[in-house]
Amino acid sequence: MAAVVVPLFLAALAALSGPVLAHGGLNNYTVGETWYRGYDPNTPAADQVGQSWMVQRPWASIDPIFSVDDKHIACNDPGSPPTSYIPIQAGENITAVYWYWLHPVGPMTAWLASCGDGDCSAVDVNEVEWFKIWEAGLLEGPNLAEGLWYQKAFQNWDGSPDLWPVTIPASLKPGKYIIRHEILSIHIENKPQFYPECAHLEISGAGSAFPPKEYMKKFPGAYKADDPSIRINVYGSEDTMNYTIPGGPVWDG
Ligand SMILES: *[C@@H]1O[C@H](CO)[C@@H](O)[C@H](O)[C@H]1NC(C)=O
Ligand SMILES: *[C@@H]1O[C@H](CO)[C@@H](O)[C@H](O)[C@H]1NC(C)=O
Ligand SMILES: *[C@@H]1O[C@H](CO)[C@@H](O)[C@H](O)[C@H]1NC(C)=O
Ligand SMILES: [Cu+2]
Repeated sequence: MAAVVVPLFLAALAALSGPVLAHGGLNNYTVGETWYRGYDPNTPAADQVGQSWMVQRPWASIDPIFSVDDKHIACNDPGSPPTSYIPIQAGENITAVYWYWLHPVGPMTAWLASCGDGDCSAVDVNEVEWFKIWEAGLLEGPNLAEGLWYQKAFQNWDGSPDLWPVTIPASLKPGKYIIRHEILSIHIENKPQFYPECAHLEISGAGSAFPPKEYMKKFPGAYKADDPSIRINVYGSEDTMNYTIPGGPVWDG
């Protein structure tokens, strides 16, 4: 979205196949060697939605969500439930696969919500309680605008996809969960962009842990529009490294 696109990025984008405009999104997931196909906004929805292999909630476009109060901040738009679950053991990694990602500034977070005893297709993603299991922000300086963020560090410009591994907490109680990956891009001053995508997980394991109430958030609800980490001008005069990733603490089991 009106990104600061340098020529190197354009060259790399031109080398990719398919209609590529800007932004990006989470297209596939891997667990170990197994690939799970997610939604592709460049393929007709009718060929994907309702298919038996679909594990991801559909996202109609690569465009961001701009408001913390938009109900689609939970699982994007339309975010309707998929048919399948990704099987994974607590303690294993799930890797989110982005075919490309081009924004460089802002934090990334991963969240889980339990679907209780029922099916994840029956839950309201705006009502379930989400807890953060992973986050990464600024990795090195000199400051917010010029420093290296994970969002930039995870990008590959050699034609291979951008891989984002997240560990499912080993002690987590098994069950059906929704995983929510979010990239928050803050490269445009005071105009945050949220890129959330959700998939359904069937988590196995022998654990019994579950995070306490203080970790639980709702989307919308987890973020405030005037949070200094969300409504931010990273090009502001202050030469600072301090950045608090929004959404509260990480629960890692
Ligand atoms: C990964 O995602 C792309 C785009 O959505 C899709 O065309 C492809 O089939 C997926 N790859 C695998 C191995 O599932
Ligand atoms: C598993 O995910 C963690 C958390 O992101 C990461 O540090 C680790 O390198 C990953 N391991 C593998 C084998 O990808
Ligand atoms: C930086 O630190 C100050 C003082 O603790 C705090 O008020 C401010 O919100 C922080 N900024 C960010 C972006 O986290
Ligand atoms: Cu963009």
